[in-house]
Amino acid sequence: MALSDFPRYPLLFGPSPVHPLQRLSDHLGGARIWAKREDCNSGLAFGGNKTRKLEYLVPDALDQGATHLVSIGGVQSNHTRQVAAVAAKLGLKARLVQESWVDWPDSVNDRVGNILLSRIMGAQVELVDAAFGIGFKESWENALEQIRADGGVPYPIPAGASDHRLGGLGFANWAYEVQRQEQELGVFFDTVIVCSVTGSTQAGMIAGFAGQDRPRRLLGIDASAKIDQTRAQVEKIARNTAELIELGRDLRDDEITVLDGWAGDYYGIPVASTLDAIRLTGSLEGVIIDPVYEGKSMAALIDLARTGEIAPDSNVLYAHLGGQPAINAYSALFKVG
Ligand code: 5PA
Repeated sequence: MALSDFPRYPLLFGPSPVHPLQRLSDHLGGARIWAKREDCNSGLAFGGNKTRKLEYLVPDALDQGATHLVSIGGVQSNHTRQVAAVAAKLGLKARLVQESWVDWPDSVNDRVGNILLSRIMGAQVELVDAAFGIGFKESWENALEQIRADGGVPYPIPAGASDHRLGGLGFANWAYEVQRQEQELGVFFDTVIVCSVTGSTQAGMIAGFAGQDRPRRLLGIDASAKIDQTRAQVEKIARNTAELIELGRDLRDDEITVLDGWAGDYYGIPVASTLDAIRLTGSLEGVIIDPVYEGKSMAALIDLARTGEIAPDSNVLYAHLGGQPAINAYSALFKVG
């Protein structure tokens, strides 16, 4: 089935905005940098990359007669917040398992930002003591079982909506949206930068760009500090998605690039380059990025542009995937300046 034949439930305003980051580009002195803004792609609880992925999962959930959307993430998961918003919009219940993926001792970590928003939207939030991991979790299986036992119909959405048959479609569609926007703007983005953790954002892009005729570099930046796991997951989902949308050929290894070097030692814990990137983007552009994901991919972009690894005549597209609500749980980092 071609991508355009898959049912899609519209949750976004339309194509997400693309705009130049003029002062950041001037500051770095080479490549022209643009941003495509998934952080303002929707009116649902601040949007983000998961809202786009969920456009393709919702028709499946409705077909199955789901009563509950069930998902999992860290305490400050952006993904679970977006699941809560989509459930509210559809008139379904959200059941969210929030694990202690990040050892971050901020006293309001489990009260502000994403988890606060999920509670406001009526989600049932369960805090579980379990470490970071993007695989299938017992706590999530338990939540599914409980809903079934109570006579409900749960629709399981894995971490980041990634390890799901339809998880890559949202960003395969994004890749075609980019192609149309390039035509409108008269620009070609030879390099695309994207943050990767559960993998289906980058994987979808890979499958979507693979169906286009122009060569471009898509650089995934690992923010999980588990590079082998991230690479394996991106590759698996990219190949599955390419097959699902009938690409008609195998993906080449050089189409699947995930770089490490900016995640620091732990998922969810920013390092100096993350904070520098957040301050630089904020102070030069008025654009806010977070310490868990986008701060790490922006740190990579800055380094790659500064070292010339991204050539000075490049046009770079930075995929801004959202995530700002979590910044409220990281206030201690910005107490002074
Ligand atoms: C997330 C993910 P993938 O998980 O699709 O690789 O996307 C990485 C990513 N940027 C990038 C932001 C703002 C994100 O929220 N977030 C997860 C979450 O639980 O919020 C799935 C981990």
